[in-house]
Amino acid sequence: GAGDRSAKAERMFQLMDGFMTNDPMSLQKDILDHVEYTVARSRFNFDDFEAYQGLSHSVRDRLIERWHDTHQYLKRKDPKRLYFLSLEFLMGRSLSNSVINLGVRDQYADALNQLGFEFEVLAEQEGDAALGNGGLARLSACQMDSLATMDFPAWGYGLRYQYGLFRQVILDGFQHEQPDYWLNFGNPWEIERVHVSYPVKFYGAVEEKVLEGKKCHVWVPGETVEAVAYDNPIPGYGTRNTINLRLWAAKPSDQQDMEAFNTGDYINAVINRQRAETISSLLYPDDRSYQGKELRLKQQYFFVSASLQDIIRRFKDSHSNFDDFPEKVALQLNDTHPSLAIPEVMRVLIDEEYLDWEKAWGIVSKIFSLTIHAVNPEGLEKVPVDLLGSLLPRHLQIIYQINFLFMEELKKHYGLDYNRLSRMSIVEEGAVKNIRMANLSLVCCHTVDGVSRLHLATLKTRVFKDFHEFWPQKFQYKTNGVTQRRWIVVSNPPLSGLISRWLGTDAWIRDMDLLLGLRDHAEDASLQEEWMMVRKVNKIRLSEFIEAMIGMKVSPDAMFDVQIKRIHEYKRQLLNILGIIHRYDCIKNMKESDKEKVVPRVCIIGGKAAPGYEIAKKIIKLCHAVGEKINNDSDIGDLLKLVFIPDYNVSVAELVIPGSDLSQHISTAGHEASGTGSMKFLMNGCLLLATADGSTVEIIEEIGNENMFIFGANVQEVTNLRQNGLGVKKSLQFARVVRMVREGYFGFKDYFKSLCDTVEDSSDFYLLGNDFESYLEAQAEADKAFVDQKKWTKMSILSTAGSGRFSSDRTIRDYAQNTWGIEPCKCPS
Ligand code: CR6
Repeated sequence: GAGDRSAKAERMFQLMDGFMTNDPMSLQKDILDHVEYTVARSRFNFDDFEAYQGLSHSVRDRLIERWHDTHQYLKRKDPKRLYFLSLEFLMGRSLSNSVINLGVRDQYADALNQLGFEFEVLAEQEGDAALGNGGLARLSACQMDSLATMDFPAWGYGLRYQYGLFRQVILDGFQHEQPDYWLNFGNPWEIERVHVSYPVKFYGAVEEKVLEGKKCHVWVPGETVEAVAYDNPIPGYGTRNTINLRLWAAKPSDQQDMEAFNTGDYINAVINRQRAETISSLLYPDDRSYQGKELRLKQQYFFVSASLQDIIRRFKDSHSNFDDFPEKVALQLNDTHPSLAIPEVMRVLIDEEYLDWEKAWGIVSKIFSLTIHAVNPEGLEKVPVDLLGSLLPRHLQIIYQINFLFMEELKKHYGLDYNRLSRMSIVEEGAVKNIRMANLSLVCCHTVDGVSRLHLATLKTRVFKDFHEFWPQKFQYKTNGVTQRRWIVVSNPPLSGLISRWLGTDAWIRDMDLLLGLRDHAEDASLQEEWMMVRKVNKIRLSEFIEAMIGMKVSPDAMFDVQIKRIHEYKRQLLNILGIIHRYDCIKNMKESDKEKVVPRVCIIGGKAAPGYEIAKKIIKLCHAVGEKINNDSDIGDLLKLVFIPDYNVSVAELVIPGSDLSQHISTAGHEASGTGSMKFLMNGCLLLATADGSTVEIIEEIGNENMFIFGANVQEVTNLRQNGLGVKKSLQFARVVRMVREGYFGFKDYFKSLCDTVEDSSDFYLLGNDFESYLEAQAEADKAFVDQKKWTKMSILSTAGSGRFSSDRTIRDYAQNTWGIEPCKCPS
C-alpha cells in the first residue's frame, strides 16, 4: 500500500545514511574493503586496475542506495512513466560521470590521494561500454542522463550485448575489426538480476480455440528463450534520483528441450541450449542500412517482448485493469528498431488479457511515440513477410489486421486511390513481400518526431509525404541535444571551472541557458587570456595522447582541425582529405619566403567504417596513405600533419573534443538528420566548419554566421543540382587533387580507383566536386581568423556561450511536455 514510510523503513534510512558517508576516511576504508572482499586482492598489494575495481564498487554502492530510494519513491507515487526502448546505448565509461553526478568527485580524489593513487589514472583503467554504433546510440545515453537529472520517472530498456561495437585496429593503413568482448574483466556498473527474467517465444504456430464462447488465438511457440535483466543505475546530477537502464541477456530456458533430454541426446541438447545465448551476443555494426537478417529480428523481438512483460507486470502490480494504462505508460520507440512492440502489445492485450480488438487498439494508439533518425529511404527497415511469419506468426496476423483497418480508413478518405494506398500500406507488394516497419509505426504512434527542424521538413516532403498529408498533427521535431555533464564537466574540468568562476555559479550544469551570460565577457581581455590557457592545456593533453597512440609529435601551437565520426560517404571525409591534399600541394609549390604565412595545421581524422562498407574502408586507407606522404615530407615540416586516430569511441571523443580548435561537419546538405558531435565541440569552444545540414542550421541561428565557417550547397541547391545533372561546376583544383590520387601519387593506385570513381563528374552523388571551391574558401577563412588569436578566442567564447540550446535537457523537457506527457517526480534527499 501507499501509506507513509514505516518506522522500520525510517530506521533503515538512518542506518544507510550512516553507512554511506563521504568523508575521505570512510571512502578509503570503503575502497580498501572492496579491494579485499569484492575484488579479493590483498589490501596491501593491488595494482591500478584493482584499485579501479575497488573504487568503482564503492561508487556502485552509493548508486544502488539512491537507485533503491528512487524506485521505492516512484512506486509509492505511481506517476506516469516513460519507457525508452532502444536497441543501442553508447554509455562509454561510467566512473567519472557517476562521481560527478553524485557530487563526490573531490572527496574520492582526496581519499585516493591519501592511499597513493590518482583519480584520473584509475579512471583511465575503465573500458568503454560500446553497446551502440554512433549518433543514435550516444544520443540515448545523453538522454538517459537528462531524464535522471530532471527527475523524470523513466526507464531505459535495451540489449546487453556480449560483444559491443568492434575495435578498430589499423594495420598498414587498413582497418581491421576485432571483437569487443567487453565483459571480460567484469562490469561493476551493472547489477545482475537472476530473479528478474521472462520467457520469450519464437516460431511455432497459431491455433484458434473457443474459450468461454469467444474465439481466441493461442500461439504455440517452437522455441523459448529466457531474458535475464541486468540493471544499470543512471544517476542524475544534483538530485537523489537515480533511474534504471535495464538490459536483457539471453539465456537458455528450462521450458525448452525437455524432449531432447528425455530422448537421451544429452550432449546435443546442451549444445542446443547454448545457442539461445547468441540472441544477445553481438551488436550489428552497421549504423544506417538495414539487412533483413533473422538474428537481428530475433534481437528486436527478444528485447521488446521482455521489456513489455516487465512493464505490464509493473503496471498490474498496482492496477486491476487496463483502463488507465495510457495515463501511466508512455512507450518511446528509438527509431523503428523496437516497433514490434506495437503488435506485441496488441497480442498481449487480446490473447493474454482477453481485451477485444477495439479496446486494445484504443490503448495502443495512445501510448506509442516514435523518433525517426534516418533520412534515406534505404535506412528504413523492411522485414520480409516470410521471415516475420515464420518467427512471429501471430504478430504477422495482427499486422495484417492493423493494415486492413488502416486501408479501409484511407479508402474512406481518399476513395480508391490505389497508388496512394500502395505507397502507404504497411505491406510492400513485390517479388519479395515486406513489412514496412516505418509505416507500421506511423500508423500506430500518436506522435512522430524528427531530430532537427530541417530533418522534419525533409521527412514531410520526401519519405513521409503521404503520411504527413493524412496526419499533419502527428509530426513534430525535437532537435537533438547532448549532456553538458559528460561533454563539459567530465571531459573538460578546466573549462568547467572557468565557466563557473566567470558566471559566479555552477548552476549552468543543470541550466545551460545560463551560458549566455558569457556573451557579456567575450571581449574581456582577462577572460580571453584564461580561455586561451585552458584551450592550450587541453591541446597539450591531446598532443600527448597522439604521441602515445601513434608515436607522432605534433605541435600544440598549430591549429588542431578535427573530423571524428563514423566514416560515411555522405559525411564526406573524402572532401576533407582532398582538401588536405590541396593544402599539401600548395605548400609544396610555394616559395620558401611564403611559407612563413602558412598557418600550421594538425588535421585529425577518426572514425570506424562498417565492416562491409568497402568505400568507407578505402577512405580510411587513403587517409593513411596521404598522411604517410605528408608527414614524412621535409618540405612540409610542421606546417601540415595528418593524423588518423584509431579506434574512435566515446572516451577518445572526451579527450579529443576539448583539445580541438576547428571541427568539421561537412555532410552533403540533406543527408545528416541532425548530427550531435558538432554540439559537443561547440560547448567546448571549438569553432565549426560546416554545411547547412541537420542541426547545424539551428546552430547558425544561435552562434551567428560570423562566428562559424559555413560553406557548400544548401538543401535546395543540392536538389536542383541533382535534378539538372551533376558536375556542373567542377573546379580545376578539384580535378587536380583527384588526379593525384588516381595516378598513384600516394601509392595504391588500383585500390583507390573505385574511390576516385565515386566523385567523378556525373557519379559524384554527394557533390564533393561542386562544394570543393567553397570548402577551400571556408578553410582559408579559418586560417585568417586563427592568425588573430583575440578574434578567434572571442569566437570560441561565443560558441560556448550560444551552445545552451543544444543541451539534451532542453530536448528531454520538450519530449516530456509535448510527446510523452510526463512530469518530474523528485525523490526527497
Ligand atoms: N547515424 C543520424 O544519421 C543523428 C543521429 C541521432 C543518426 C544522425 O544525423 O544525429 O541518428 N541516424 O539522432 C541513425 O542512426 C539512423 C545516426 O546516428
